[in-house]
Amino acid sequence: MVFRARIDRRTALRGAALGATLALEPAVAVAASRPKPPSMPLGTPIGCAVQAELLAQNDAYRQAIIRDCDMVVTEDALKWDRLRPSRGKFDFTEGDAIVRFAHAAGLSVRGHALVFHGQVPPWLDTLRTRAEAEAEMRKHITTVVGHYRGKIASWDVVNEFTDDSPERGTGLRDTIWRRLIGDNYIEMALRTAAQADPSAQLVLSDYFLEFAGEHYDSRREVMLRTAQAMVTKGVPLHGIGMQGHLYSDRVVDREAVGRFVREVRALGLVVLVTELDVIDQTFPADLRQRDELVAQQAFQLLDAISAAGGADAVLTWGLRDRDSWTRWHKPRPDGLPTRSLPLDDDLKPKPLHHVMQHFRRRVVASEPPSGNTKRSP
Ligand code: 9MR
Repeated sequence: MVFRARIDRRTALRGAALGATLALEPAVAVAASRPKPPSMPLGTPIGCAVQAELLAQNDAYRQAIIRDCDMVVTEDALKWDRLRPSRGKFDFTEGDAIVRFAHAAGLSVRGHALVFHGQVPPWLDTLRTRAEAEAEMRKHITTVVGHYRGKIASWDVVNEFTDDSPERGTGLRDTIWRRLIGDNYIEMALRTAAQADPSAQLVLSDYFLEFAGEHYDSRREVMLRTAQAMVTKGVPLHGIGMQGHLYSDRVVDREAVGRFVREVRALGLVVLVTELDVIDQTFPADLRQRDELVAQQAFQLLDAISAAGGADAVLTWGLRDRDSWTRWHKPRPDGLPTRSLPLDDDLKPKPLHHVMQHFRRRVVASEPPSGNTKRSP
């Protein structure tokens, strides 16, 4: 396999060699049900984003998730527009269905996303004052985290808060929350979430933390600065989410990623990969080649993180290509369907699946970070 040939000697020697892992674990041989065999210890827990509608309709999809995942994350079900189409009402139907499925299958759940500027209902624009915004944000977090107290183990508390021009000013995105409440809305969101469920893992997550270049350096800096400020003030923050939306035309900066992970861990926080996938717009059309290149991109990121101490969890943003947001939002210029995820349209494992399973099993030998750390169960 192309990506196997690219692995350096150090990597090959560390823990289980990827080649051996792949040879021993053709996807068909992966156990279809829990519990996992004791001979395969968990390295990094892995998972994927799920949609309630698909879980309800498709048994093969459900079985693939049970086979391939240790946890799931709510892709759209707990966003403001789904939960709160009108101001006075919370609709937990989809979120509850995902949690029920996951717990019945022995999977843990991540919630996405308590504070996010995307996918919000129009009524949010009617908020006018600081007091009103603060009350609404607190009510939202308290109600949602409270509803899932003890059931959702880990939350994206604030998602995508870095500005698209991160080198400007504080580097924080201009959202309704920041405009009305001020920069401390992040701290407020974390404190409110911790009050609603003191045992939940609380995460700040963002995109474009993986690539080479000044723009990406600035984004990493904003994230580190924010995390550092939270830790200094004793704000309950436990992890940083690198979303991991990788691009075929951008290089993963292994050194910068390693530095970033070490700095996050030095603050006593864990790193999670929260939304991994590969946007394959500029990769060749040939399926075999394309799938190998997709796997290589993801391997570069996960291996760099692993070498710097490892991730607390790695989740892909969906499991099956046909369900990926990239199909609609990042189409290929040649019109061929994108192949961004571990399984193809027919739920057949691709090289990215093997990469995920490799990290699932590989135990990173390193000191666990101390301080604010909270692992998802
Ligand atoms: O996967 C989500 C897709 O179903 C939605 O249509 C889309 C709307 O923008 O959002 C997708 O998820 C996003 C996530 O919530 C935040 N990070 C980027 C993800 C991909 O756009």
